[in-house]
Amino acid sequence: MTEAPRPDALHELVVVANRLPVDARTLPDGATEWVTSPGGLVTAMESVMRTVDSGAWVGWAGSAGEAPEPFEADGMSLYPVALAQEEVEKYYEGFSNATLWPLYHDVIVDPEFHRTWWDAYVAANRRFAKAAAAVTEPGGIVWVHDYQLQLVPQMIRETRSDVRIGFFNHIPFPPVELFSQLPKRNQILRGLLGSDVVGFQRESDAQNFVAAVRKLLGHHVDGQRITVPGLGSAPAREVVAHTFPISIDTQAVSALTEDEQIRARARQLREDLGNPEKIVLGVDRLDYTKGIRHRLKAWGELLNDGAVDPREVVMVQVATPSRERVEAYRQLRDEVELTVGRINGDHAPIGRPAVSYLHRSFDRREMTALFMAADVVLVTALRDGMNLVAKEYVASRADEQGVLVLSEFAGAADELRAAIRVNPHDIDDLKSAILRALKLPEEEQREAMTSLRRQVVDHDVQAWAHAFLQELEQVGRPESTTVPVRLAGNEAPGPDALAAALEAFAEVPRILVASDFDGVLAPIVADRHAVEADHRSLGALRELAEMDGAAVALVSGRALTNLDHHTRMPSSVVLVGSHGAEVGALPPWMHAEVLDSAALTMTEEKEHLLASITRTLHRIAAAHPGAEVETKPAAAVLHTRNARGRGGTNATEAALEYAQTLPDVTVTPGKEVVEFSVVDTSKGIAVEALARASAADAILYLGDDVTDESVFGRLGERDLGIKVGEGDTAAHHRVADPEAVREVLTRMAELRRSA
Ligand code: GDG
Repeated sequence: MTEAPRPDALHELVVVANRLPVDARTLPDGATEWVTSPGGLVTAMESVMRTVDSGAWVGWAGSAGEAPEPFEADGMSLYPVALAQEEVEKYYEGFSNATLWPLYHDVIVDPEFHRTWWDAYVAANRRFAKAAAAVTEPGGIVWVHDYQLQLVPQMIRETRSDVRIGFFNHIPFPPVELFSQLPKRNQILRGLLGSDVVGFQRESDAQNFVAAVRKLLGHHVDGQRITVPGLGSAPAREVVAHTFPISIDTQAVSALTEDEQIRARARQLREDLGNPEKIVLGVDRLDYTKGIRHRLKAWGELLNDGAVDPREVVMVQVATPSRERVEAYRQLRDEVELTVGRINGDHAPIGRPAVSYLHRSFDRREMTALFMAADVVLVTALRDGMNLVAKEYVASRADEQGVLVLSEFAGAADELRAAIRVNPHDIDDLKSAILRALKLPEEEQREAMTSLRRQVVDHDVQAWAHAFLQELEQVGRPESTTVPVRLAGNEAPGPDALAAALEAFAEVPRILVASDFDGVLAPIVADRHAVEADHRSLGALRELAEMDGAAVALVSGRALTNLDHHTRMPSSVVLVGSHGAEVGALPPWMHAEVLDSAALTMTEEKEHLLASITRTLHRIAAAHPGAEVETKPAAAVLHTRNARGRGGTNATEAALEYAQTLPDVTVTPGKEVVEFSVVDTSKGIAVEALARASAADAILYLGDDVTDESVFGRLGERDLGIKVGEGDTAAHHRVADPEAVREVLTRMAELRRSA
């Protein structure tokens, strides 16, 4: 078990989790022995590790300071990652457990945000990623687990684009309204999108994630498939968000229930509790998400009401110590213990508790005996990714007796339909569910338990792990090149289709007409200062802007002042510069409040970053004659159109390589330009915001560049996307050049005028 892996060993499957599946035990002679901690994940991994030539696990060994040397355990190579005491405090107790955990669990307690915690989170994630990247064989698989390591997928991809990367989130993923509170939300999303497959417990978690990616990053989303645009010439990647409800090692639990000693122990437990008629059990980590306070409140009230007789019914609450260095957990412990004390003081018969409270861990055998003895198990989580206790209880009841009361806010509620379902916030509902459970006739218990057991037996943790890896094998073809292409190359549905689409669009009551500038309203020219706009196109847009029910916008990569200079539009036309980072004044009738101005605000930190980017781009441009740097209020742009020979390609490559070192910067490669923006937006995000601000029912968008794909990718059924020129596109229609654009715009003005 302590044999070291070969120093050059590379593995086909590498699991990355915050903790290694072992605990250190100090022997009497002071030496350390490693004992595997037999959790469900370990068992699941043991089963999949058997199907590969070589498996490894990268994780923290559990104590601060230097990490032990890599070693072998149960047919796996274990690679410990070191965490200094300060990192444990900031990365683990801080950002993971006091920021992310409460935020991802419906802010049951207030999340705390500290910038130094974030820095530690990034540094620790980088260390896990580096360790995993170093031991994965070419073309191998890396499976990253849980919220502590959300940046790891992207960090691995930066150096190992040859491997398949999966991520599984064991806890819920919050709705975008809550997720948006997270100061580093976009970095987290980008970290996760380094994966090929992102797995979640419930359908709603996957949906929340996809919605956050769409709303906050502006990526194209089709159901659960997300298209992540590539940098430079790199192709777009497809990421799948999918649901894989985790489970337990059902066979192992069943085997324990056959054990004669454990059966005897279950009988003994009942005797020790004074042979009550019914035992009601709760088993949880002592965590505020588990609803222990709500459960105790309901129990206390049932005793107060006289609905439950403490001489006949006993509640056992196992509350395993957890995260005791985090303040909210210390408070919870105090409150729970105060309440238990009060209930026992008020109701316990002499020599017997009304609530038997156990603040410690028990071994698996003892846990199984408890489940076998319990007539009712209460799972009252306020929010829980899955809740394995619910499944373990069911698996422990080979006798098909016992009742599970299950919160609708636990992931398990999606599968365990035959449980008594409760809303734990509704204390009256909880009380009546408990009473119903206590009175449920044997036959009804059997019926429900049979159905629950079928579910848990058919979907065990081994099946879960295999399903995840199978999905990863299917979608995660390394370097796969799927782009959301509706029209390929120079394919076009033809002028009739476009004419009909324009007529239909003109009928929509409230419209937003938006267009890119260069290459659409003006031909592309080598000297971007000498650009000449098509006056009839601009005229048609001006006319549309004056009409009722129409909003008009020009959306360009140019800086706002530059766009204004070349177009001279009236104030009724909205100008959007720097790929969405600069939004000009809106006409008074628009709802300016929907624009996310916070995301666009420059800070001192962003100013510094921009200055440093500008210096680096100048250095790159100086090395490649003809390349130029443009500066904008929130961005720096490398232009390579006039670079000589291979200089353009080389300068672009140098810029994109540099981009890899800037995780907080939005890098947008376009036609012979690469833009580095320190505010986080895209043309797509800007157009969507303008559509909301103008309450438009449909959008007409014209664009020629890859940066316009962020708009085309978001258009819906009623919208009309027109790609100008050649190239794969997510738009439904195509026209050849700015002259054809002129016809489209004058036609639209004509149709609206006569409507
Ligand atoms: C996270 C998500 C998701 C508890 N006390 C003892 C003990 N336990 C075992 C239980 C169960 C496990 O710990 C707890 O699992 P849960 O699923 O209930 O909850 P979390 O720890 O919050 O786990 C959760 C899970 O990840 C897996 O994806 O289901 O939603 O929050 O197995 O039995 N085990 C032993 N002694 C104890 O005293 N031996």
